Amino acid sequence: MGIFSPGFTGRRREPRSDLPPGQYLENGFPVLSFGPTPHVDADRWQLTLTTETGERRTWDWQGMLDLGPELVENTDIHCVTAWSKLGTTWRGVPLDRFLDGLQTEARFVMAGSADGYTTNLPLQEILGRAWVAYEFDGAPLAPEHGGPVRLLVPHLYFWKSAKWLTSLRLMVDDAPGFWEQNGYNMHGDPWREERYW
Ligand SMILES: Nc1nc2c(c(=O)[nH]1)N[C@H]1C(S)=C(S)[C@@H](COP(=O)(O)O)O[C@H]1N2
Ligand SMILES: [Mo]
Repeated sequence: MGIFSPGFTGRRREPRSDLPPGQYLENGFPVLSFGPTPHVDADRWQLTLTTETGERRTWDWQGMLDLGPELVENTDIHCVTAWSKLGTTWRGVPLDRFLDGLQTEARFVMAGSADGYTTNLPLQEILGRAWVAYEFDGAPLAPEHGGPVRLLVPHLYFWKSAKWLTSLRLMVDDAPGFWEQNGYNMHGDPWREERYW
């Protein structure tokens, strides 16, 4: 007689306290893009921030570095397609630094990308929890993962972390981005399973 019941293989997905509900642990790094990877040169890359009154700020690569990057260590990311990757390491500039001294009534920001992707985020909530990231695991961010520069908002589902980031548009009222217009949640908290509408 075997000790184990026939159905038990050890590969069952046990609920784990370090994974949000409905997520499984992924050790690789899947690529999820709605289209082909755009080619974005770091030397020609620019990030433009626009306020709700039309005020504009622009940074190039060096301008971004001058804002003061930091290491983002041991951070977990969660994709709505149910994979989670734990303990990732990034380098990037805290989003707050791009907003320093800015006068704004905006409560939301629309991140925009070189491939036409957009995603909306609540501004106050992501301050201190979002980075403009350009390194993953000690190396330049790979093009398929959004290199040279992506947004990193680990506490929300990963579709909110816009790859190939080129614009930040401050908005007084919320508006849906690319996936949010196609059924994804306006907020996207993995711990509350805010996946779809
Ligand atoms: N510009 C852009 N950003 C994007 C996407 C995209 O298609 N275009 N896909 C989103 C989705 S749905 C996810 S899950 C993550 C995937 O990031 P990864 O490919 O680095 O895993 O990027 C997000 N950011
Ligand atoms: Mo996704």
